[in-house]
Amino acid sequence: MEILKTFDDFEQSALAAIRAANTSELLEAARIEYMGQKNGRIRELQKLVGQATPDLKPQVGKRFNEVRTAVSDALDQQQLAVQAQVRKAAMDFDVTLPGELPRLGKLHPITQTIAQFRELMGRFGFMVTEGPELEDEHHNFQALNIPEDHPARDPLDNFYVACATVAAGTPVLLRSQTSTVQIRTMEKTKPPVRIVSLGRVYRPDAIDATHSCMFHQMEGLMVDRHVTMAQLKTVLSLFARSFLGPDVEIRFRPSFFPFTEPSVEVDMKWGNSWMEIGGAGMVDPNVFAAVGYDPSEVSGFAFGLGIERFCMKHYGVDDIRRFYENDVRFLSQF
Ligand code: FA5
Repeated sequence: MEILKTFDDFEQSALAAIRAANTSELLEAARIEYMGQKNGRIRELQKLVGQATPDLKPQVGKRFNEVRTAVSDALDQQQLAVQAQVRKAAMDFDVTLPGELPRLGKLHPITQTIAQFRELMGRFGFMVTEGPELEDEHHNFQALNIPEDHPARDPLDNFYVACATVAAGTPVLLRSQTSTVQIRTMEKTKPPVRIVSLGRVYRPDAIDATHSCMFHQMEGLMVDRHVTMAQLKTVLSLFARSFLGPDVEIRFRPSFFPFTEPSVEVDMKWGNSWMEIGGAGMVDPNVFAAVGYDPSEVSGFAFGLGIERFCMKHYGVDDIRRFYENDVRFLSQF
C-alpha cells in the first residue's frame, strides 16, 4: 500500500538521521526536523492519517503510532548516548597535565654578557660607573691626550652630531670609546679609583664579521699608589679566564694609545689565529695632569675591551652582525 510506504520511508530516514547525530546540537536539529511540533515532517504523516478512507484508517492510524513511538524512543536513546559520551570525554581529560607555557622573552646575548661582566668585575672589587654617549671633544679627545691635529679626531672617523653641536655651541660627537668615562670619573673622584664602565660606542668603521659601527666596550680604570703593569696583566688574564674558561689563550702585544704609556693590545686565540679583544696600558701622566691628579703620587692602569668579541667567543658566534639582525630564531638560543 502506497501510503504505508511513506511511513516506512519516514521511519528509516528519521532513524538514520538520529543515529548519525553524535552531538546534542545535531540531535536537536534532527528532532526538530522530524518531530517538531510546528513544522516537523511528522505533521505530514498525521495529515495522511486524517485523509485515509474509513476502511484504511485503523491500519494507518496504528502504523502512525508505531512510527511516532519508534522515532521518539530513538531520540531518547541517542540523547542518553550523547550525554554519556560528553561525560566520558570530561573524565578522560587529565587535569594534572601541565598547561601550555607562554613563550617568554629573553635578554639579548650582549645584555646578558654585560650583566656577567659587571658581576665578575664587581667580585674583583671594581665599581660600575656610567657616562654619556653624546660627548664633547674634551672628554673624547683632549683630556685623553689626543691633540687637536691627531688623525683620531678626523670627522671621517667619528660620528659628529650636527644639531647637538649647534645646541652646545661646541663640537659634540657620539663617543668613539668608553675611555671618556675614565676622565669623567677622575674629574669628580679623588684617588684611589677602581671602576669599570660598560656601554655603547660608535665608529664609522667598515662593517664585517668582527666590526660593527655601534658596539660595546668595557672600560676599566684602577688608580692608586704603586699600581703596576703586572697587576693589569693579572686582572685581564683572570677576567678572561673567568668568563671564557680556564683554557682560553691570551697574549699581550706592545702597542700605542695616546692616553697610556706603555700600551698593549690584548688578543685571544680564535681557532688557528688571534682576535684582538682590547687595548690597555699604564695611564699616561698627561691624563693625570688633565684631571688634576699628581703623577708623582699615583699610578694606574686602564683597559678597554670589546664586549661583542668576548660574546662571540663565549657563544661560538662567528659573525658580529648576527647580534644586530634581530632574528628571533638566532637570539632565542641564548
Ligand atoms: C680603544 O678603544 C681604547 N680606548 C682602549 C683602551 C682603553 C686602551 C684604556 C688603553 C687604555 P681600540 O680602538 O683598539 O681601543 O678598541 C678596543 C676594542 O674594541 C678592540 O680591541 C675590539 O675588541 C673592539 N672594537 C674596536 N672596533 C670595533 C668595531 N668596529 N666593532 C666591534 N668591536 C670593535
